[in-house]
Amino acid sequence: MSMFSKSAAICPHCLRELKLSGMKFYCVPDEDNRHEVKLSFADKFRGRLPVCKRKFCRNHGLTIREAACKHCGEPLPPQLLFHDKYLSFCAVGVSGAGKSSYMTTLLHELKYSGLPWILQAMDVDTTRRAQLNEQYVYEERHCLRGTEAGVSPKPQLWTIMDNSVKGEKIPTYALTIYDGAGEDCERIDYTPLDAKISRYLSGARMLLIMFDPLLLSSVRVELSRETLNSSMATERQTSAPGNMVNMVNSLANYIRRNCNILPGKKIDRRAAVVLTKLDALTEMLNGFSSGSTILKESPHVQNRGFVESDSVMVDLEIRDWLTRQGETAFLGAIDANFKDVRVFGVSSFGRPPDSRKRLAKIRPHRVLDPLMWMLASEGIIPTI
Ligand SMILES: Nc1nc2c(ncn2[C@@H]2O[C@H](COP(=O)(O)OP(=O)(O)OP(=O)(O)O)[C@@H](O)[C@H]2O)c(=O)[nH]1
Ligand SMILES: [Mg+2]
Ligand SMILES: [Zn+2]
Ligand SMILES: [Zn+2]
Repeated sequence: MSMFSKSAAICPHCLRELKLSGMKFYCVPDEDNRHEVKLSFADKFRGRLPVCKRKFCRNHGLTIREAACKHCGEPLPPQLLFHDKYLSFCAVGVSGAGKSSYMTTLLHELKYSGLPWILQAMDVDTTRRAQLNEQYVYEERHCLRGTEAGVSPKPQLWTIMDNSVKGEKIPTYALTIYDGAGEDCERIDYTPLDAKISRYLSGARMLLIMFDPLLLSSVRVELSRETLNSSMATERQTSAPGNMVNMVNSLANYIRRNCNILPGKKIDRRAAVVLTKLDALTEMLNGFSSGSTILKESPHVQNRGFVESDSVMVDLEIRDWLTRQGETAFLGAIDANFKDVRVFGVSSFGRPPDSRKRLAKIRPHRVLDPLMWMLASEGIIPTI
């Protein structure tokens, strides 16, 4: 019997909540033929997939796994029907903050870090995009190009199978990642956004708010011209740090409006604030001291759980560092708007690109930390 998963799924294409009855099923006996198969009352009641009952159909008696969303008509990957938990996160940040580079190294680390998980793409688009980015960064050693603004990029759909759990049924999680263009995030509150982008933002389980420290003037005066040029998306990145504060406020207003949350009330959603490009800050005299926790190897993966004390320390160190830079407005804006905030620091590449934007061997630093925080909060990994 095929049991439909218990936690509500969300259509990865239109992001509307998906119940078994919100799906259409098709039997496809061969390339030229397909017919709809309706759910019986018992199917709905028991939460199971329908069976083809058409006489003479070669699939007669078989369980039907070909499904489409009733709302938008887009095909649904069958894995979505069997997941145990649905996780979604959304990266926001001004243009050039390092979102796409981060997602690329995050996925790579998830695959190769030694975690007992099997990561699989659910659809062809996700596979293709991940392969392209991975090839670009890990093999050709180039910085990625900026993400196209104004169009709604497809979310990346992944399945994580947890192999650490013994038994017949392997827990499976659906992971949706949305990495849009910084330009769209910057003007989120002012221009009518693509309806789909807006649903991603209001529907995400966790928001990843990427903060680029190289936008801070106190940082810029201390860094060499080379590091600055190589670590910024020169063609687009002109945003002043003030934009980050505006972005946070307008993002929050936007989510409030879309989710019917009263103005002034904190948003009940996890927000991971991620300081990117940490490698570039090691040049700074006024940077993190050499014994800081944030510069140490992340302990979470090795401990097979989320080490709360380490994360709390990193959060404190970055807040302290930002305060020393005179940058309290950004964190102030985040704390005022979101209920559950944790600050992280990452380096996707491990060191700045060279003057031609070529990368050395990629050595990501702490890129899994925000994801581990989310997994711990969902009870998927232990908090220790
Ligand atoms: N030093 C350093 N530079 C980085 C790192 N990650 C990204 N960068 C620099 O930041 C630039 C922009 O990175 P992207 O990942 O494309 O940024 P994005 O946020 O996706 O930008 P948009 O798609 O335009 O919104 C890259 O071209 C690099 O120069 C990092 O870990 N270290
Ligand atoms: Mg991008
Ligand atoms: Zn849909
Ligand atoms: Zn049939």
